[in-house]
Amino acid sequence: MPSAESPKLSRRRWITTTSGVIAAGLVKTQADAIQLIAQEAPTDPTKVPGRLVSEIGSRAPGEQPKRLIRAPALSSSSRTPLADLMGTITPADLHFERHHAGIPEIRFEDHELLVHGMVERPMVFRMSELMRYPQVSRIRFLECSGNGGGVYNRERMPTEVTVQALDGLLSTSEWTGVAVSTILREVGVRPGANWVLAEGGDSAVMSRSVPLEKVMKDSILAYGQNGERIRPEQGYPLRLFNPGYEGNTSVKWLRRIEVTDQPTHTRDETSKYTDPLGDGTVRQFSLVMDAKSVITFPSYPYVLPDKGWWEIRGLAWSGRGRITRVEVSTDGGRNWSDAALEGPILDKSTVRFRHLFEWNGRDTVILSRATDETGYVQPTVEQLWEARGIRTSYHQNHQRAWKIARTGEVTFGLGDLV
Ligand SMILES: Nc1nc2c(c(=O)[nH]1)N[C@H]1C(S)=C(S)[C@@H](COP(=O)(O)O)O[C@H]1N2
Ligand SMILES: [Mo]
Repeated sequence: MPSAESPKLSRRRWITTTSGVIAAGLVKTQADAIQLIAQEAPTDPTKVPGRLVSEIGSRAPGEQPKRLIRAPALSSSSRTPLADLMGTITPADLHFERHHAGIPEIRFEDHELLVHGMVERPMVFRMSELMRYPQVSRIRFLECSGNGGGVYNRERMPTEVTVQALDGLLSTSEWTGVAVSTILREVGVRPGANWVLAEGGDSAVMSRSVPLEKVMKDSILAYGQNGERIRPEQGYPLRLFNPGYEGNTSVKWLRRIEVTDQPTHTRDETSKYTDPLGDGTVRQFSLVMDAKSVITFPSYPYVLPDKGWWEIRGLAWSGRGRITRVEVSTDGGRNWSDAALEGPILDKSTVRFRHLFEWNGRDTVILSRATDETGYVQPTVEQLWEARGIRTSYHQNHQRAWKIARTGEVTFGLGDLV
């Protein structure tokens, strides 16, 4: 609706202005003139032609969610702005990143994958060859095993922390590629083989062992992400994608798969990604990401402007299969109610949950807890630390809590629970 103040562009003024800018040599064509005037158009979009088509789209100028960069060094990460997103799919340019030695520059035409070891026919595949095999697409989450671990300091729990800083090493995409099983059938796995070693072509030459049974079941050699070629940050032109497994096993810039009888015990699975349990033993190959949920709204730094009805929203996921239930508590964990799950509920993918909450304007703590199809329930922080010890920051999938103060201010509330 044009307001009384909004200066309207009359048809006459439009024509004079258009020919005016062309005559003035500011722009050459009418299309350019329309662009220029549309940009300068003050208010009423029904009175001026809109911007024209473009080869690549862009976000609205006022909508620019960004990844949060943690360590601007070679070993670096950036986190998905979970609180800014809707639904479950992460826009590719907001997918979290975790690189041990930066992003290598690799050309599609030059890339090769060697598959060897305990196989009948060792083979080298070029990308064009891989793309001729049957193509599969799966919507799956990817989560770093360090997600949620970084901010924990057991002496001093932070309260002013966003869900992005806390749990932003989580993203969901539609991954496209060839099933690993297709390629392993092509090379012929020899009897006695039990593991594969996956090796990246970055300067970290990151490598991890993955059980053969797993990769035969549902792993993908992925070259596509949300409908387009996978991004350089996600492993262009090829990554291994192990659904439900800790992110570091999904080796990016994948250049080699070796079929073995034993895990290789590479640097990346001995010096890292092992969990000291506190009793002198260490948990190694903690590969599956257990069920977890996070409330993305309301969360810090949001301030509830008013009491009344609010929809609590969040994401739940499990590396063991489908999420079957998400419960929400709005009284610090005393009472729990089932949240609504927004389908389709996919295997090893994120699901959106929501729960209507009438806030009475008093101090409270809200929490969520997820259950997956195996019956596993997301633990409390005490349960997790009792089972796993407190010496590891990996796999911190315990229930998260947000404290709502009388002022409406929302802060990370776990500190009050332990
Ligand atoms: N070659 C290689 N693969 C890699 C990494 C790496 O540094 N190099 N980082 C791993 C880690 S720790 C994670 S959590 C995921 C992150 O994938 P993303 O950057 O696509 O989000 O990739 C894994 N694969
Ligand atoms: Mo990771």
